[in-house]
Amino acid sequence: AGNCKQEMLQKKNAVLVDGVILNGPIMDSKAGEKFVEEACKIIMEEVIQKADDVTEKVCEWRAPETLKQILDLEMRDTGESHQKLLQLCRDVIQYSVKTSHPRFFNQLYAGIDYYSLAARFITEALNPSVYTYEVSPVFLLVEEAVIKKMIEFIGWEEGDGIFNPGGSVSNMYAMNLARYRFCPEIKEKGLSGLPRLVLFTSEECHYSMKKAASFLGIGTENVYFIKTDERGKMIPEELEKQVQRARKEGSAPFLVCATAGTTVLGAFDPLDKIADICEKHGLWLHVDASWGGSALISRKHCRLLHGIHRADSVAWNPHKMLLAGIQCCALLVKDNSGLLKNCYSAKAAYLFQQDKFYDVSYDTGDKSIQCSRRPDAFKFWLMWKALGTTGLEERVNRALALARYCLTILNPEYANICFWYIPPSLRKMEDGPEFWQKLHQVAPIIKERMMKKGSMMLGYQPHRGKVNFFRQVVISPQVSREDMDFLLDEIELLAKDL
Ligand code: ABU
Repeated sequence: AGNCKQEMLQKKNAVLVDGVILNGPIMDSKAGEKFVEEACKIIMEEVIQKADDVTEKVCEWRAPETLKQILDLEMRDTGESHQKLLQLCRDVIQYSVKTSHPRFFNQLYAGIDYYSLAARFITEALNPSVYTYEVSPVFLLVEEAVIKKMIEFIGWEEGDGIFNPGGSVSNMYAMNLARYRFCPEIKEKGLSGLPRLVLFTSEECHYSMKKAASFLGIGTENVYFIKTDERGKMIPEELEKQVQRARKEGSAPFLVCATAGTTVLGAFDPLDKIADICEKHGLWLHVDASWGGSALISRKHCRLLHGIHRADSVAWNPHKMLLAGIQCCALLVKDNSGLLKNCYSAKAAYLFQQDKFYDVSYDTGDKSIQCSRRPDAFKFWLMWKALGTTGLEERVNRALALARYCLTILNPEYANICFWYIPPSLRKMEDGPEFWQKLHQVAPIIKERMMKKGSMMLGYQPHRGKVNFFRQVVISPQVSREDMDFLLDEIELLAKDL
């Protein structure tokens, strides 16, 4: 860089402002291209080609202090060499969890889809922001096409929607939208003068409902949690009772959030019966189908969401069961009269000029609470184009068939396999508080051992009075029956001394 500066200064036309030479670019594109090419080669060899290799580790566990040293996290005054940077890329890959590994069963996402991955490479390289047609013509049209198709699967004749960062955000959007329909003046006047608003959701709902209520100024005490049955489904009669209770208290019920695919048990609320209650009381029905929405693609399993067409809004995350890549989440709204835009728009004149030379209805960014927004619909679109609806359907059917391959405490309704492992020392113990207290300690020990060995990953949790149990989530098309058998054998092996 020093030599370049000297050469530049010697040239007659060198222009300096505040001591900075302005001639020519300051970036070495050739070196940059070479770096990207070599980094891509590492990604190909270390991530993509190893994605379905069960002889590889799922994770290379290191304690935080050790990992900090390995990674050399310090950012210095001068940049690192090309080779050092490539080594850093290798290190990052080595010590990251391989979520595409067939034995990664830890979260509500897993596996690799090559088409959505290629789509992500394209969007990362193009770096668009999806707010106006002028900067994102292709991605805005793609988003419109994907939303239209998702709406068809929900069963609405028309609708609207927006992709956003996560199911939690979709739920927050829906809560705010329901409140806006209930009292549109809130947008200008704010919260003062509102009655005590109350919403209803099941005790198995996602924790984002509480967060949204707190963030939006509704208050977590005004979220009424409705009892569920033994499978984790909302009991409609309990909902009816709670709506009546809220009315008697003089508060203003405005929203019911049903869950299609609960986080831990994978349960589906009875949407038709809940929709009857919402209709009777004039309540907005939101369905959090972030996890379970993808069952709509399967002719065999779409009955799980029977009645979803009666919802006012739906959250659906194709990044979970369908492998569209994090994050790919849509909030879909039945209203097509502009409710979404009216609720969220701020009409920034510098971005959404109304006198542009093209149809400004394609500048859909003002429907969003974000300004900059990623083109998340594109990865879902390219994958859908590649696999077709039947390919997506096959994925859902296969994941659910694999889940049913294991007999569990609760025969899984979706792809969540929940089970206790009873180790040898507890097998002859009498049922009682001591048994449950000891069983509670088993899953964390096995989890630690599997992580340190790197052989597989699945989650555990205590849940609604039940001591720690495992939750294995089956998603990836790379998972085979052999992996399911391996998991059980591996637990047995890891826990043989317990
Ligand atoms: N809503 C994200 C759920 C995370 C998980 O349980 O895997």
